[in-house]
Amino acid sequence: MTAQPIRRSRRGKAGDEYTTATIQVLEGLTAVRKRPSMYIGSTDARGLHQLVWEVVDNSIDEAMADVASRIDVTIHADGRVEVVDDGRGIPTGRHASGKSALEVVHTVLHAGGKFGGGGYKVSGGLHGVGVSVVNALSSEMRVEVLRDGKRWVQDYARGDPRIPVRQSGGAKEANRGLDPSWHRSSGTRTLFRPDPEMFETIDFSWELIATRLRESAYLNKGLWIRLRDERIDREKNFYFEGGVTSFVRHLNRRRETLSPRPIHVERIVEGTSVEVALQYNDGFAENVLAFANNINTVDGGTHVTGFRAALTTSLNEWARKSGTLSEKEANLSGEDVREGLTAVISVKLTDPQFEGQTKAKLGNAEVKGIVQAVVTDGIVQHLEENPADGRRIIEKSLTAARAREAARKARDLVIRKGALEGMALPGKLADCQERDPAQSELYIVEGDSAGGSAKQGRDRRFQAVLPMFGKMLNVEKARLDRVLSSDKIRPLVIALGAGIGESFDLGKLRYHRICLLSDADVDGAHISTLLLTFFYRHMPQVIDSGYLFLCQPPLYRVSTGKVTRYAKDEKERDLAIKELSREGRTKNVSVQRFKGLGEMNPEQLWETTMNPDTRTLLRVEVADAGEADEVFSTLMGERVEPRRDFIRGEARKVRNLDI
Ligand code: 0RA
Repeated sequence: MTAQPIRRSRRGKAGDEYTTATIQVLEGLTAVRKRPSMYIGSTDARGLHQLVWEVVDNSIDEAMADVASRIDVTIHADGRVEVVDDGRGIPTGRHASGKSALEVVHTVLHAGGKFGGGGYKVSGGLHGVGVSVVNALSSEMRVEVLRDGKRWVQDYARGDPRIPVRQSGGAKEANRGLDPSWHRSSGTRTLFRPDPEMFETIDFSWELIATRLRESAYLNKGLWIRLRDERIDREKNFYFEGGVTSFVRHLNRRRETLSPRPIHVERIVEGTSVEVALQYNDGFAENVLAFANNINTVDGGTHVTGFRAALTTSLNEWARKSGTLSEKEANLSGEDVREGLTAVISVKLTDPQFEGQTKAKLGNAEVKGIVQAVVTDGIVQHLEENPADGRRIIEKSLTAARAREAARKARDLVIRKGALEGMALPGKLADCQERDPAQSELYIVEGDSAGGSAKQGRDRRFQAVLPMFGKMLNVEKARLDRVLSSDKIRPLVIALGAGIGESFDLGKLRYHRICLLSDADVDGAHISTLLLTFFYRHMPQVIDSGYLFLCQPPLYRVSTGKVTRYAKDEKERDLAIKELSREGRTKNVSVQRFKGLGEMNPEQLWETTMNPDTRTLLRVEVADAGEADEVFSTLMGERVEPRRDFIRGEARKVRNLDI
């Protein structure tokens, strides 16, 4: 293998010059407005933000090609988003069609040369659908390019140019309104307003955009990214000398780590750049984030396989050589060495192949060997220089191996007894009559009295109830053996009927709607979170399959004696009072606040929370892996303060969907 310098685009071939001629005309933009979800995935908040990523990613491509060093993103008070970079600027020459290349890039689907030979290559998934899609879905858009000392402008409305591309002014005009310290000699500025007719929401999220930009800055060290939100007068700058090392420190920032410095490896082999950082914490979860050309490959791929192979072999090898692992002891397994591991893998290559349904898996076969070689070298070298780090890692892995063995024995014991096979359903479970899992619902209810109400209020034909009470085990901190022996969790596992851990079998799951029902207060949220954590860590397939739900019990009952309304928050309560008053039933309106589920009688609980015709269930979805892991370690980890802050202040990051 040889090392060589690389220059490439996020999506395309290294060194290929994109020119006006490579742009190919494929399709009109009306298709985008007809079926926006086909192009951006959805028209909810996620789809809305896809517009921002689309524009920003083009600027990041310029940074990856080493021709841009700074990107400014502004959420304007009037709802527009502005993205400015100091890259080469979008080409403005005449395209084969006779129009300016700038216009073609913004008005023709799949233009931008990405589909032609020699230009950008599409990266797969939802990435790289092109800025023309953003234009089509924007009620207004403006692009300004600074190239060769000249400023070029075009305005659009719903994808249609308002005027031909015009040349107007130079660098002074192009840099107007920018940070005064920023003297661009070339670059692109894009302003767009999402079309309210196309989206369910046009409210951009500071948090989402900041998280994504921070991640981009980690993955492109040396790149300055500034985010400003004029709506709330907030500004943040992202710049990381340390690249993925800074990323790993960030991911572990609320954890106790085994060593102060992450192991860092970086090399370019045969045109593929590999950058990896890893650091252990004192938890049990594995948190490995992998990227290929800045794209989060959530389904892994060859880079992850290579990394894992390197980690297992190099740690075993070092453990033997150093005598930390004795001759009679067995090798550490992959699982053992990944307990408590936080790592970021970033590869950049010229011709990425994205596979799988979501195009989130890297397929390039050659990458496995390259990553494996680079990471093995890096780890071995680090441990030779820092043997104390090595001993701590091996100790931790050995503990993991012993715990795993204990868990296996515990599980075997339980399985032999048949307890997890559903042979003896727990006594507390009030099961339903239905036997088809697709039609069956399980309500997991906090507290005995609420459990009683739910049992009486339910429709026993298809709704089962399992009450849970008392202090629940914090599963984030517990391994499988303890989870299994917990008398809170065992009945749940048995009721679900699908086993747990390696022997989990989704096909045996007895309910396809598993609904968490707890008080609408902080304690209730905490208990729900403990259960969420249990599913996330020990039965992720249940969440992945969309079988886990949160109930929405009401907080208020507003009644006139004749008419009763329920409200889940103050806003709904006030609305209900207003409505009932307006209907001529003023001031005999009574308001009852439910302090807990236990205060509701069975009929009320049925009517408000369990009746499929009137209830609201929130489906639990996990956002991206880094975020989910962070949320759970924040909520469940050793340190109390971040957890308290989170429960008090922060919105649920486990994404909720109304169904
Ligand atoms: C294609 C070719 C070249 C630059 C770009 C696209 C480009 C696109 C965007 C979108 C936002 N910012 C951007 N910056 C650059 C380079 C053409 C050349 O000069 O060879």
